[in-house]
Amino acid sequence: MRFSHAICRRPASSIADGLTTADEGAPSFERTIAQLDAYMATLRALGVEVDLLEALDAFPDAHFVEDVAVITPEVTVLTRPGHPSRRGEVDAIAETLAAHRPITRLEAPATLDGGDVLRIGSTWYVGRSERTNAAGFEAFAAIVRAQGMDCVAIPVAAGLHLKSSVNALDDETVVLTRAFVDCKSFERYRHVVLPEAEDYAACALRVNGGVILPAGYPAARDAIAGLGFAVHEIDTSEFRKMDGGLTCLSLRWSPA
Ligand code: CIR
Repeated sequence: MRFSHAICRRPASSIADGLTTADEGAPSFERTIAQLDAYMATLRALGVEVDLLEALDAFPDAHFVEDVAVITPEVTVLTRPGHPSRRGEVDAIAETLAAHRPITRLEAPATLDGGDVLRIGSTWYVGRSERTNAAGFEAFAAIVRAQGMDCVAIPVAAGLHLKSSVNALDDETVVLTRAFVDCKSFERYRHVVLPEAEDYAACALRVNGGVILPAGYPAARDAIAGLGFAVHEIDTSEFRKMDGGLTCLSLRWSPA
């Protein structure tokens, strides 16, 4: 799975008004901008062409673009985010995404956040979380099954999204928190299990053979580098304050 393109969105000056469960203080706007710049530079260094959309001041979580769409091989699925405060972000990105794939849109009562959607090879794993409901899973599953791919629901009891706790490093390897170690659906993959103090590093992002990791998680870095992956560390302190990780900061795809 290679990505040639990505979209990010410039953080709004209202970022501190976004949703969060973290108790780490308010994010600095300047540091948030600098951290997104470093993220985009890393994507570019890994061979990805990155477009930056304008900030949306009315939507303080809008730079977490991953949640409002899922790009599948044949169509882009515009989601219906689980939290009502984020639903207006979808219209703001629809036209941009329509340039790359036909669009289909999830409708009420479905809710689904892209942060709950993990693709590994031809299988899609969809977290059933506080943000993604059963109708959201069923609607998304129908779309990817129609393309000949599998879709599996994964209960998410802890963490915001499935990808807060599990991500693929390649099509054979997952990095995951201890809460997901016994999840049968991931049994067939090689596991990198994070120590509890480094749960946040589960937001690892695979890009074209490299792995982008949050800085400050040495056990995760050493384990992943030890498997031969080229690791790129980025400071994500300001995103973490707002429950954000690495996957959520971009939408990634290759031309259909
Ligand atoms: C939210 O709670 O919706 C945002 N503050 C964070 C979203 C992070 N998204 C992601 O990990 N996919």
